[in-house]
Amino acid sequence: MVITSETAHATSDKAIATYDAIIIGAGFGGLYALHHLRDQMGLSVRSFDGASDVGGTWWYNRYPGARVDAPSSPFYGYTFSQELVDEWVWPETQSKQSDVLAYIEHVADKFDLRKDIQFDTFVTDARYDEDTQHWTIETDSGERATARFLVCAIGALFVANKPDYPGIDDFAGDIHHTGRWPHEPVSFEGKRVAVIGTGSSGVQVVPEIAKTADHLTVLQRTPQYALPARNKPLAEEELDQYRKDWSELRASMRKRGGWPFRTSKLAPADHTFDERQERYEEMWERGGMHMAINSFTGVYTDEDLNEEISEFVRSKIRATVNDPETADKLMPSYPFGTKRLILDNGYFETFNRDNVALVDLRENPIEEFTKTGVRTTDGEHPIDILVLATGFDAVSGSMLKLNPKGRGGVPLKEKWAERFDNNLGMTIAGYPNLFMIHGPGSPGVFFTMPLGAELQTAWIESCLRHLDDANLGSMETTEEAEANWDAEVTGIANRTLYPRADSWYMGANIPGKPRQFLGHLIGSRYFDRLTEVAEAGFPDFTFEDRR
Ligand code: NA7
Repeated sequence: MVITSETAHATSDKAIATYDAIIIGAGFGGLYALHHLRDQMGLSVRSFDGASDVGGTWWYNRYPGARVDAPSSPFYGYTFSQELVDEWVWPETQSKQSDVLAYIEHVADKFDLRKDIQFDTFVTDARYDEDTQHWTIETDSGERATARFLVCAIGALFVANKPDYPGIDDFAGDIHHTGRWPHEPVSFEGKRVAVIGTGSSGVQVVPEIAKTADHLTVLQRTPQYALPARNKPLAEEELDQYRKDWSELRASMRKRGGWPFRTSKLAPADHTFDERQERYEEMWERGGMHMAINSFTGVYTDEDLNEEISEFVRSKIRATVNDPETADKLMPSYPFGTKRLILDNGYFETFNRDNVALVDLRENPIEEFTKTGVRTTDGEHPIDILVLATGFDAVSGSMLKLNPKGRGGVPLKEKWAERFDNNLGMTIAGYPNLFMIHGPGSPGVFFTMPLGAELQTAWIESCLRHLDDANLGSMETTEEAEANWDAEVTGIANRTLYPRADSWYMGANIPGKPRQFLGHLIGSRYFDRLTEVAEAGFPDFTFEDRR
């Protein structure tokens, strides 16, 4: 493909490097975008990332116990290169963070991606110039660069949520957020540790810390459902099976919403209570996400079925935790699956250890931190290390942190003050030639993210080709299209039980964040829509001639 290259673009300021496209982010999304735009389309591309190497989320989230929560690791890899699929050996079904990072590093080496990525560089500003139809970015070192297209692959789980408890800054011990974990090993040996947060990160890190800490206090705001991960080594023959059937699997992942499995077609009403319990038991034994995908149809929409599964999981927690009072505190009450489902490697068993205590923050809220610990309404908890597993300002947070200035210099924070308006989860009215990967309103975390990024980047290519074919300078979605998109995304979510939970999917984990469902739940429909929009010549967009 030969899109008119920008290397020859005339700029009045010779000091500013000019590219066809600037990509922010070198995680799964940004790396693929770089490969595709540079190597498949022949564009000049510069990528920036605040981290010191590739990996994005997987570079930052290196806390002990961090693992993939996909049904099996091969589905958490890219799908675009059969050679890559053939040569990579995933060690386990739910591979460790270090193995995922090794995979991403291998991809960067294989496709020689690092040479066009500037690491340790945060993009602090991005502005659209209506006259030149270019974006100019500025970095934390004051450097600037400009490009026709800005691709924001800046992570659905990037902006760490750090609670602002009274006195927390006075705490004299170490504080580590799971999403900003240090690169040097953190020793818990002989230490008194507190963990705040019991989402995926908390549930993964707690059993690991408990193994060596002198004492661990888990500070829990909301008890969670967690399903046994049943992680196991992946045999070479199993990997070969994936490799052999890869193109079929990829098509199936695309069609079925991220994972290549049919969801259960069993209607709960066709089965007796005992038969349903047997099925739940079978799914529990299979582990992973099977309970949600394979038990019965309607897990996310049928209130009675959902409550029955919720109660089944509660009964498993009761059966695992020896102390009934602790078990009571661990009982989740929101509808099963409506917060991110957690895969567990011994979390509930951890509460049977003598060195672990659970504090229910709903009963005994945190009053303050002191130099030496944390005080809840039931007393002092002396600690040496505080681990914040308190999650992220998810999906919209990283775009708001970047806060690009669009037409008329309008900052995104202003546009998104009430709702995260956009079209197709990728484009924003007033922000021409800007594309988001895994933005709000796209399947993002509800789909397999590497494949999602590949499919979204293919759509970006169709946009760029459309512009180039007609010698157009910019494309921009409309506010009307944004309203329609919001109605579609919200409408789908409202037909499910998801809005019932105070989850990060709903933006409900961050004080003051607008309550809005942040993802498109039907990945197959979403990617069909991208294709239709491109084939129809982008009906929901306006264009300007190239200047
Ligand atoms: P999550 O899933 O957002 O979990 C964060 C946890 O921290 C959750 O239990 C929160 O309770 C708790 N939290 C958040 N803020 C506070 C305050 N202020 N006080 C007490 N407790 C708090 O983040 P994770 O990092 O675990 O997982 C994010 C994704 O990463 C995950 O879904 C995977 O896709 C990978 P809450 O439930 O909000 O009451």
